[in-house]
Amino acid sequence: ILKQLGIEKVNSCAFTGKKWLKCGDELLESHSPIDGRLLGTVRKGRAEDYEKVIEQAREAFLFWRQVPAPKRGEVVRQIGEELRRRKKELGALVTVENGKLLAEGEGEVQEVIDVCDMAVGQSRMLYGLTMHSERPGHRMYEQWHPLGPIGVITAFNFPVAVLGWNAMIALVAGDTVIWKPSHKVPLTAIALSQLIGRVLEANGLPEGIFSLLIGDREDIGERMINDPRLPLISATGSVAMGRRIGQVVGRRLGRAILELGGNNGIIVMPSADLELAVRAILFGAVGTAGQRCTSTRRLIVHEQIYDVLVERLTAAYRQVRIGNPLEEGVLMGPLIDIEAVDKMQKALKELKKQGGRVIYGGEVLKGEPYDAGTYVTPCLAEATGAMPLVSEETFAPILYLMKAANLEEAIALHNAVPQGLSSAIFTSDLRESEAFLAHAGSDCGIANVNIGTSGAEIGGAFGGEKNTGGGRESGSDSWKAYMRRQTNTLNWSKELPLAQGISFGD
Ligand code: UN1
Repeated sequence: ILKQLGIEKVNSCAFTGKKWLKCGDELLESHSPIDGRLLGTVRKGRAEDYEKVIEQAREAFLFWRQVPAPKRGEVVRQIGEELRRRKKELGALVTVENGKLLAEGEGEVQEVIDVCDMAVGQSRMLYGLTMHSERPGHRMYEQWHPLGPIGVITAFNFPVAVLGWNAMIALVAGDTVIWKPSHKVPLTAIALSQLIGRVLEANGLPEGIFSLLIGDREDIGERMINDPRLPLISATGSVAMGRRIGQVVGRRLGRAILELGGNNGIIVMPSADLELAVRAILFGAVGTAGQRCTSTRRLIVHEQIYDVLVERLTAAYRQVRIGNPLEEGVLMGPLIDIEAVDKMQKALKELKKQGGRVIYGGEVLKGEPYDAGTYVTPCLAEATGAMPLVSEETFAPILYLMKAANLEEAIALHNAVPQGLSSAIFTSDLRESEAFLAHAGSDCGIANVNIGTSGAEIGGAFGGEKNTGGGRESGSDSWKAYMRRQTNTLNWSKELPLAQGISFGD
């Protein structure tokens, strides 16, 4: 695949956009979750590589911020074009290294292409407001300026898309980007970085506008979050990771965009179109093997339709073909690694301890073609809101089913978890749908009606409340987080009136 992508074989994972640094002797292996096969080995970046990359990014920022935003947009347009040409191959690499379906691997590349398109337009729309001054002969307005070199930390589950949401917007905003991807998907990161680097180089741009760094936590991640040269860290990952980043970045009064765990619920009411609901639940809970931050993890069902929904879901779950995601017809591939399988098994043990019950699935699959030990059957589990387990995000295809007697109870149950990313209701009742979207309804950053919790479009602001971290990425006005706002007041009169009518020695 790398050859098809025209990717130069490198064994380093510290990249300045043009040059691959030598790195140390410590190696990082990439294994495919599909069959456990060793895909490649790369050298980890060290503290001195970190220093080189950051200094280069800092220098490049001084240049990049002077390039007019629409011209920066033109470069991002070309990155989008390059990805259009490479969509199939890069998507396949995502599948091989991450284990998601081919259509989903390609979907991720499409997500970045979409972000590029949006960012190109945005590059001509980095609008500031004008205000009417209370003082005569004064003009007041605001401008948005580039922020600096920024750190982007991403997770294994979206090795391409999440970089796109952040980097393409940051690039049109005039920032330079240092990317620290998950060490579980280094080859995808290297390939994507080379594709981006190639476009930057073809435009005669200096190195340091886009960089990549993978290495040990102390050498790279911890350095990044502690580094005052990086005014913004945008991080996607677990709540525990986000808590650490928020605290460290907060201590130095830097900015953080945090997009952390979800514990996304769907409420199903008696008037719902059950056919639609079952399809959406299946995609949300089983799709991507339950490894999206937007995966559906909780189902809150009105008691009147509980039994029929359980029956229909069980039938649908039985149909799910599990196997090699490169094969057509397979709906669920492997989990990322054996550790993820263990965590799922632990959660299911806990479920029983806490008084829950498995309705369907949850087993680890054995024998050909499941030898890697990374395949499971998706699980439907009966639970209650009172079980502590239901408040946790287990990154696996487990769906907790709970009953509610009415909408009010359903919403209370829905909001009773620490996370607040995505949510949905299935109903044909206008009042119920509006109540779910109103102030006292869903407390999440994303709330949907008659579509599931996952698979958001890039045009909206993506992120959530509470333990999800409060950050917003991708669409709407998320671009503002990557820039600094300056309020300007300009006096074109011959007087010096003071605001609030204060007189000072006149
Ligand atoms: C993630 O899991 O980190 O809404 C992001 C979705 C995708 C993005 C998920 N567009 O499911």
